[in-house]
Order: sequence, then C-alpha cells, then structure tokens
Amino acid sequence: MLWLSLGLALQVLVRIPGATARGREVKPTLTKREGALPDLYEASVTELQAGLNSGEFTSVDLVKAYFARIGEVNLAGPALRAVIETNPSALAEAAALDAERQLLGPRSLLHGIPVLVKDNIATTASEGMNTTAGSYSMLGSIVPGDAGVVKRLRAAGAIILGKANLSEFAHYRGNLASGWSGRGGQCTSAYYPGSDPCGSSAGSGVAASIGLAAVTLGTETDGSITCPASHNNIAGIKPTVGLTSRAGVIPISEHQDTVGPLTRSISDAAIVLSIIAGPDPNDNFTLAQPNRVPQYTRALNVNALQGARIGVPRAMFLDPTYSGLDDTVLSAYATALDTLKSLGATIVDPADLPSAYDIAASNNETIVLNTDFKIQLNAWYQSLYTNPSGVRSLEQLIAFDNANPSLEEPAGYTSQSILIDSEATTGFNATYYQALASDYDMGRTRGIDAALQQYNLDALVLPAPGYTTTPAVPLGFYPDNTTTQSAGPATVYPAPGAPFGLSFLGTAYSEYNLIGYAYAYEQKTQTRLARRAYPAAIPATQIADIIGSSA
Ligand SMILES: *[C@@H]1O[C@H](CO)[C@@H](O)[C@H](O)[C@H]1NC(C)=O
Ligand SMILES: *[C@@H]1O[C@H](CO)[C@@H](O)[C@H](O)[C@H]1NC(C)=O
Ligand SMILES: *[C@@H]1O[C@H](CO)[C@@H](O)[C@H](O)[C@H]1NC(C)=O
Ligand SMILES: *[C@@H]1O[C@H](CO)[C@@H](O)[C@H](O)[C@H]1NC(C)=O
Ligand SMILES: *[C@@H]1O[C@H](CO)[C@@H](O)[C@H](O)[C@H]1NC(C)=O
Ligand SMILES: CC(=O)N[C@H]1CO[C@H](CO)[C@@H](O)[C@@H]1O
Repeated sequence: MLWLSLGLALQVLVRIPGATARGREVKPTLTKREGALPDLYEASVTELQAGLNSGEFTSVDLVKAYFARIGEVNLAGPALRAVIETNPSALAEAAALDAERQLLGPRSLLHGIPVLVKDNIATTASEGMNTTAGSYSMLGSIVPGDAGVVKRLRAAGAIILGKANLSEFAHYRGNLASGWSGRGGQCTSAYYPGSDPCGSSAGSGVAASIGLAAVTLGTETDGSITCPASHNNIAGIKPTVGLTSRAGVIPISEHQDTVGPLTRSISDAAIVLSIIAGPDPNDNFTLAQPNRVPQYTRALNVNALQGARIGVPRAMFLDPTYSGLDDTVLSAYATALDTLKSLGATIVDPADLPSAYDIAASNNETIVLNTDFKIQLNAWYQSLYTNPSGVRSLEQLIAFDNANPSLEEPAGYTSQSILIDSEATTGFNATYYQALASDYDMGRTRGIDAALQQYNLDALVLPAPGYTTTPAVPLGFYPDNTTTQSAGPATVYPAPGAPFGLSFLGTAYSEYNLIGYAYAYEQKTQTRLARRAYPAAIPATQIADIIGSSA
C-alpha cells in the first residue's frame, strides 16, 4: 500500500494547464521534404506532419503502416498484446482528413496523426470500437459518446487508430500482474521477452515504445502513466488532476484520475498535452483550472534547467527499505543529478517532504479510492445505453467474473480483492472525508508544496519506478547480466535491458516548467536512443512498404 498511498499525494498536487482549439496554423506547402522517410519506430509528430504536408505520404498510408506493424507483433511474433482493438473506420477517417488537408491545410500538428487510446477512454460506439477497460462485462456496450479528450483529439484532426490493452479496470481489480485484462490478455514489454510492461497504461506504453501508433494516451490514478513510461523507455506526462477531462473515462476516482500522453519524446508529449488539456463542461474539476492552457511546446528549451532549483526528497522516497529501489537505479539517478547540475540546475539535497513517512504508514488513499470507485463505476454501468452482459453494478461485475472464469479468471489472474473491498464500502461518511482531507494534507500541504517552499525549489526529481510523478523521461537500462525476477504468472522484472525512467514533479499547474526541465535532460542525455527493443519485437513495416505496394 505504500505505493498507492504515495501516489495519491503527488497526484492531487500536480496539474498542467494546456491549450486547445487551434485555428488552421499551417497552409499546405506541397514542397518536397528533404531526406529519407521517417522510421516509424522513432518518428516524431513533427516529422510525420512534415511528410504529410509535403505530400510524400498520406494519413491513409500511415494508418495502413501502423495496422501492419500491429499485425506483426500484437498476436503474432512476440505476441506483445498491446492493442485490444483497431478502428474499423480509421482508413475512411484518414481519407477524409487527407482530402481536407489538400483543400484547406492541417487543423493542428495532430491533423491526420494516428493515436492509440487506452481502452478505458470512450469512443463513440457507431465508429465500431468497444470501450471496456479490458473487461468482458462491457463488451458490446453502447457508451453515450466520445470521451472529452477524444473530442479534442478529433477536433484537432487526429485519427483514433485503436484501443490499447491495460491492466483491467486500470489495475483496480485485485492483486494481479500489470498489463493483463480479460479481453486483451497479458501485455509484455518490448525490451525483454515476457517482461513486465508496468501498468495500468501498459498497452499504451508498449505501443508508443516501438511505434504501433504515432502517440498514445493513458490514464493515471496512481503511477499508471509514469510507471509504463519508465518500463518502456518513453516519455509520459501525468497531468494535474482536472487539467485533462475525465468525462467518458471509465473511472476509479474523480479525486485522482487523470489522462495524459505516452510518447517517444517530451516534444510529442507537449504537443499532445496542448491539445487534450483544457476545460470540459462534463468534468467540473476541469472548470477550476486557474489559467488558460499554455502552448506547452513553448516550454521546449534546452536551457530550461539553468538557474532552476531542483530538490532531492531522500526521506522514504530514496530509502530502499520503502522504495524498493536497487543499486542499478540509484546509481543511474546519482549520475542524473550530476547531469542536471551540468545543465545549470542547483541541486538541493536532501529536500524532504515533512509528511514522507506518514505517507508510508497511511491507508487513507485506499479508503478514498474504494469508496469513490463503487459509486463512480456503478454510475458508469448505469450510463450505458445498452450492455449485452447485463452487468449494471460493481456487485454484478464480481458475480459476472465468477460466472465466466475462462474469460475473466484464468489461472494466475483470479483475484478480485479490490472489487470486493470496494463493494463493501457504504458511501461517504466521516471516515471518508477525514481520509480525503488527510490525503491532501500529506500530499500537498505537508508534502510537495511544503518541500518546495521550505527549500525554495522549482521542482523535485526522483527515479520514476515506484512513485507517481510527472513528467517521466528515460533514465537508463538494467545491464545485460541482470538476473530476471518474477513479476507475475507470465512476466519478469527487472530483466536484461529493461528500461527505467526519471521523473520531475512540482506543484499543481507547474507542468510547463516541468516539461522544460525534462526536455533539457532528455536532449542532453538521449537515453531513449541508447537501446532498442529486442529484435523480434521491432515491427518491420515502414511507410515505403505501403507507398510501394498497390494495396
Ligand atoms: C465490440 O467488439 C465486437 C467484436 O468483439 C464487435 O463485433 C462489435 O461491433 C464491437 N462493439 C461496438 C459497440 O463497437
Ligand atoms: C463537482 O460537482 C459535484 C456535484 O455534481 C460536487 O460534489 C463537486 O464538489 C464538484 N467538484 C468540483 C471540483 O467543482
Ligand atoms: C490517515 O492519515 C492520518 C495522518 O494524516 C493518520 O493519522 C491516519 O492514521 C491515517 N488513517 C489511516 C486509516 O491510515
Ligand atoms: C464509514 O464507512 C466505512 C465503510 O465504507 C466504515 O468502515 C467506517 O467505519 C464508516 N465510518 C463511520 C464513522 O461510520
Ligand atoms: C554484471 O557485469 C558487471 C560488469 O559489467 C559487473 O560489475 C557485475 O558484478 C555483474 N553482475 C552480475 C550479477 O553478474
Ligand atoms: C488488434 C488485436 O490484435 N486484437 C486482439 C487482442 O487480443 C484479443 C485476445 O487475444 C484478440 O481477440 C484481439 O483480436
């Protein structure tokens, strides 16, 4: 529970303002781009956008290429199980967006860019995809419509390529391995056969890591964006709760859930966040945003760390007894602190959270989440226009899973302990409100904000594994002689070559600054490029294969 408790605290604090609604920024150029076609393993949004604008390839080509790449590795080959469904309307949508580009130019940097979203993020059923959080209890259900973040993506011209696998119910089901869902099976990382992708945004992380889509969306309640970013050698941003709309996202808790990007670079993450952030009348937390959402791409400055004061919260967070961090990660972290100094930052070490060990001892997060989950999940089932499984409540979900063991409780994946604990809660009462107040106190008042004020800091920095922080960038890899350890019935971690990340965290709405720090570190170290996925997990299909075929 340490892990969960800790996460809550940090989440409540951090949120990013983001921009939306762009006018048409770029006119069609139709001038030839210089150089080779982008390699889809690494391609950035700006590279893809340049190729689309110059007419070298189309969004239809991109969708075909990504579908082929998914086909190579998802169920075939290494069977990474990162994707649950692909969008049967994606090619038609791409063709329409290609035609619009020719006529009017792109709507935004995401015009015609294929995006994979986690399967707890709703897409309108008429498009042909399910929204299930990985659970058969929602297969074929009709959701009221697109999630708020999906509306923003579509308005920006993005193409929803498909739905990513996840830890079922965003890991709010029981003591199960990360990355498993009844519908999607066990997702594994592309960095070592059978290795733990972390979760719960496991499929989003794996898909981003090897280019099964241009960019992906995940959600986080406690570590579910930052941990898969860390385990898959990619960037992730866990926005402040309420910066990005949770309307149309299968919930755990409105007090902690948030939607954010998982991408190969901080630049791509900044582009995506600028589009998905902002107020949504269907999520009243987003109406409390203090500022207009900034254009996060303006934060991408290699000198961003000059003069920044960055704190090292050693107490509990870097204490191996509590954090579980090993020498490989701690030693890479020590090197990262030197790098931050070399980039002009002042490192304040230690800079502890007054609440640190209270967080470790607290069970308050569990009380809040268990209570919220039952109320909000019941409301989700009630909101469905139809649901073929007949499930209309958490109580019926537990019974459904038990009645369908081959679908929902195969060997090694039987636990429903969290569902059962949540079902036992009886709604909001004094215990709940005390727990919620305590979470804000430990996370914000005597937590991050206290440390930032006491030491006059701009941000804190931590290794990404184990804690919920934002944003995360690649930090390093386990060496080739690492002995694997079991991480579930079908997964291992650590493992030879398994990645881990570095996180920057700050007060609510400080994402603009945090993105700058992460970018400066990323550009200096280029850790992502130091190691690739294992050969069988690298899809071969490239844009040239699509353009060159008559299909
Ligand atoms: C859900 O997936 C099934 C295939 O398993 C498909 O037949 C059906 O059309 C999908 N439902 C919706 C609402 O998209
Ligand atoms: C959102 O609205 C609900 C009632 O619908 C209310 O209980 C809650 O406090 C509101 N939250 C915010 C952040 O405004
Ligand atoms: C909740 O946190 C407070 C500290 O703020 C602590 O005293 C209390 O024991 C915690 N409650 C539980 C159930 O862990
Ligand atoms: C509040 O409800 C929970 C169950 O949801 C129960 O364990 C707790 O004792 C209740 N607290 C009060 C003060 O009634
Ligand atoms: C792994 O190799 C490094 C040298 O590259 C060595 O220092 C370390 O002891 C080795 N670890 C194991 C577990 O063999
Ligand atoms: C796109 C894709 O490959 N989806 C598959 C995900 O996994 C389930 C379970 O194995 C398959 O039924 C889907 O076809």
